[in-house]
Amino acid sequence: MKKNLSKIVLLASLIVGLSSYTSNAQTVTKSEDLDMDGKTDNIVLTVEKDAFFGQLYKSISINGKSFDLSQYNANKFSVLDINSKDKQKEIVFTSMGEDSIGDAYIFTYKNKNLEKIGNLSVKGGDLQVNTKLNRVEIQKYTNFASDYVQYYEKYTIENGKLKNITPDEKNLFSEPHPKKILKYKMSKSLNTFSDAKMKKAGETVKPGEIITILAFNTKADYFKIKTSSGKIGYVPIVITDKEINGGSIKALKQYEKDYNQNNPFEVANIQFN
Ligand SMILES: [Ca+2]
Repeated sequence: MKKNLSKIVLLASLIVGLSSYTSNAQTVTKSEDLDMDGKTDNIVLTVEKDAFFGQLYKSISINGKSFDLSQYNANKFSVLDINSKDKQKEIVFTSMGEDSIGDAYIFTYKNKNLEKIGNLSVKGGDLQVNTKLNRVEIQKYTNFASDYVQYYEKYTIENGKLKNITPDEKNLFSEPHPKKILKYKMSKSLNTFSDAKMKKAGETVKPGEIITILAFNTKADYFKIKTSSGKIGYVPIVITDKEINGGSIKALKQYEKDYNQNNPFEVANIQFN
């Protein structure tokens, strides 16, 4: 009995010694069939702090083969399947902030190698897989007038690489759950164009009329709106030097000069979609 007890004490001291020796290294383990060959792959992420230089060493080991990831500003990983039709899964390597993730580095495991297929800037947004459309969607924020609104950036996988398929014209909505449409009452008249190239004049919105903002295009600088009579109109915008939460406010070009004194939008109401 006494002999057994001393064995246990010895074993316990060994475990303590071992854990204090490796306390600088943190590991996360996951089992997934990454290359879809029917066999589970063993993934271990190791983040190790160099006690002398304070640098972080990061590596991912898959089935015992190690890949150095020290160059990436990231410390967490997850496994996604962006396209369920291709024979690859994706490893998303990210840094975790207070309430959101920062940059994301996307890898895939092919022919026993870790291959980078793209980078994503997720800062302040939310990364999710749209399993119906086989793509990654990142919720992003932008500003106009005095509002903070959202749109999606979209990525698919093409020839094994991540491809940005976000159109220049992006649909806008307000707070995400549930999606809300953006309705505004004009305090001044608004000239619209009936085409996105701003060649043909469209309806003129009267003061007091309610419009819906459907989309924005920062490449061609316009808002796409719907008038109260249901007509689609295009309205040129400018990027102002005013900012909200680090993003430049977009204003109507027609009222560019008096934007600071006189905001032609008045929030009428924001209705559920
Ligand atoms: Ca496998």
